[in-house]
Amino acid sequence: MNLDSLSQITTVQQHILEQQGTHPTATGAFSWLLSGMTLATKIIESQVRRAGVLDVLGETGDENVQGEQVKKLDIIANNTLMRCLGYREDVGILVSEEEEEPRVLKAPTGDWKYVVLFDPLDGSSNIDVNVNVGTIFSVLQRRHDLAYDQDQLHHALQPGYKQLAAGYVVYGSSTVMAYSTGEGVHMFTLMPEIGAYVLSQEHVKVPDEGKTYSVNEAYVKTFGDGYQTYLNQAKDEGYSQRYIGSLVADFHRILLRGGVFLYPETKQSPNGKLRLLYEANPMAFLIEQAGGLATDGKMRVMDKMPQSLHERTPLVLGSKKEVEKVQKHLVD
Ligand code: FDP
Repeated sequence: MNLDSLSQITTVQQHILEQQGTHPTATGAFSWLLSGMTLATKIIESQVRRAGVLDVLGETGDENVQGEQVKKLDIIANNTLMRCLGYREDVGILVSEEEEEPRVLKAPTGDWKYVVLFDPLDGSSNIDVNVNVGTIFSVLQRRHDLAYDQDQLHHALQPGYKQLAAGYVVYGSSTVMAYSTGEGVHMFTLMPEIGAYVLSQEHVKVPDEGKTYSVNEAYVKTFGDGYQTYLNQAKDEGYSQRYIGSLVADFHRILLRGGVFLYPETKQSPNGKLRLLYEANPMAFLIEQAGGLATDGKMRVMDKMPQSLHERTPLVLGSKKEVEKVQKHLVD
């Protein structure tokens, strides 16, 4: 990119403001919220990039609410998001993978609007070996039918189809943000020299089919019969397998190249491993916005009514035709 083309760029901030202009009811509060997200992820990316030289690698010695080992970078990412979003006046509740309870920032009677849910550093078991990790987020509107004296947790327990926005940042060979406010999926690349996310692709569409499946095949013997039949057939048909083990990175590749991502019920994770509210729902929102599908094997992910904050779900998502193929085997 030369100097002249630099003056033609669209930053994520400009893009959000332009999108906002197409929604007569939207206010600056929403773009202010998303700017908290872009700021936080730039700070996180600077830590991830220097992970080998800063003292941020390794584990803290604690376990999180999921019983998983907490990495130092998990905590740094969580604190960064809490700080950058916590001061946005319209954000009332923050829900993080790293925290058992939601952080209720504003009084129930207050004039706040949004609940933000996030996985601060997804795929964190890959951090120490320099493999892609990411941040995932989902934005919900507060529930107006919830009485002030009811548990505020219920503001967060809404089905995925109610999301106002969702997105992720993948800290890969470059840092890329993808987001949607329900008007398609848009992608931005962080240009470190100017410190801004710059528009790289608007209205991203996932290919309708793609002969790649992404699954941890080590667990295949514990998958249901339908999944096993599908995977055997995929092999017979000459599919490739690609599995990074970071949802964000696996999702990013499928979004751009097509194919299907599967994390079914397994012996070790009988309800699936991925978390509904801050992993499956935002990814389902994005893939549907890109023309693909997301199911838990029985129903559309975004129609699931969550019962608890850290609930898990099986997840199958990707190209429309590939997800339909998997589904066919699951009902047969
Ligand atoms: P991680 O445990 O490293 O944080 O949700 C967590 C997640 O990674 C996803 O990013 C990834 O898709 C999945 O778990 C990998 O799980 P397996 O190691 O069981 O394949």
